[in-house]
Amino acid sequence: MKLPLSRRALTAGAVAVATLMTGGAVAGAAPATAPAPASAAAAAPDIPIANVKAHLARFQSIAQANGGNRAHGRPGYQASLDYVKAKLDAAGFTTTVQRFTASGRTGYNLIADWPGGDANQVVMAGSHLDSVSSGPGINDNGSGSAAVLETALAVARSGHQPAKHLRFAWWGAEELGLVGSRHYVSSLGSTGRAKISGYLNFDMIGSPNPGYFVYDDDPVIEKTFKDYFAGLGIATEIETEGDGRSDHAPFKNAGVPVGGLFSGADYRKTSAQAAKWGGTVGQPFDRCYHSSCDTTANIDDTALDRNSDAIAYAMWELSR
Ligand code: DTR
Ligand code: CA
Ligand code: ZN
Ligand code: ZN
Repeated sequence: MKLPLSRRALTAGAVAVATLMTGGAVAGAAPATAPAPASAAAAAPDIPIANVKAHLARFQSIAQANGGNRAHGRPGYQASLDYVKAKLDAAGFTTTVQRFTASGRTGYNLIADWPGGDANQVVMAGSHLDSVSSGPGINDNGSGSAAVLETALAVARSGHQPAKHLRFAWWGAEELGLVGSRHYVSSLGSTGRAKISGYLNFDMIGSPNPGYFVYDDDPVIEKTFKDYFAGLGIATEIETEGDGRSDHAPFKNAGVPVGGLFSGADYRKTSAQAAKWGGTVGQPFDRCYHSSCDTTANIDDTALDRNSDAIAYAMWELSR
């Protein structure tokens, strides 16, 4: 059972961990204290939208320097993965690059584990890092990739040590049919899959004419996201158009609890949706879906910021 930790208890816990790791007494070790009420437990930090947008700018410059895209099997994908991996390695994550083949080309998943937590209770956040070949894929899916990266970096900055183990993933070849995530789920085996207590997917979370959609899969994960947006006074809708169309599907098919967020693709915003969310009635949520105009100009900063903060909130809440 996970007992929420106050900062004092956390400090004592950290000192206790130092003792365990060093094998000897640590001078000044405070005695273990009773856990504080949940209200004092570590709260998720704000995710700086400027940092998320800086990652998007890098993804765009990578695409511009590599034939205009970040697609599977192309140099732009490799450069995107190298960028994300370097940030995570520098922040203290244990990273793993997983290879697979799709359409005759080598593909790669990037997995980042945050050391600590119960290895039998893994909370995962993931997003596909590849674009289509027709453009840089900044909303689809630089937005999810950048937000998941910045959430991971926020974990490192805060030194957060939740009860459960945190894992982050960037998938290859999603646009070819969820190839990278399918490969990962298959490679886990039944024992590995049973250790994943939840997988959160983020694929298009900064659409320029945004909606606020929550996946209606695992009820606990769904409620976590809905509670977050309710706290902001933002109405949400159930995401139904994407069933089976993104990287949560292989996890769901394997019995892993899944959830996620989505800001909309080529479907058109209704008047009822515009009444609660603003934006343009009758226009697609993302008119540049799978197009060359899916650039850094194709992002709504407010939606990206809110969804990035929701990712952090959910990862902190679900890993206590
Ligand atoms: N992001 C899209 C897949 C996707 C996810 N949800 C929906 C809903 C409606 C259309 C597409 C999608 C992609 O990677 O192509
Ligand atoms: Ca924020
Ligand atoms: Zn796509
Ligand atoms: Zn996508």
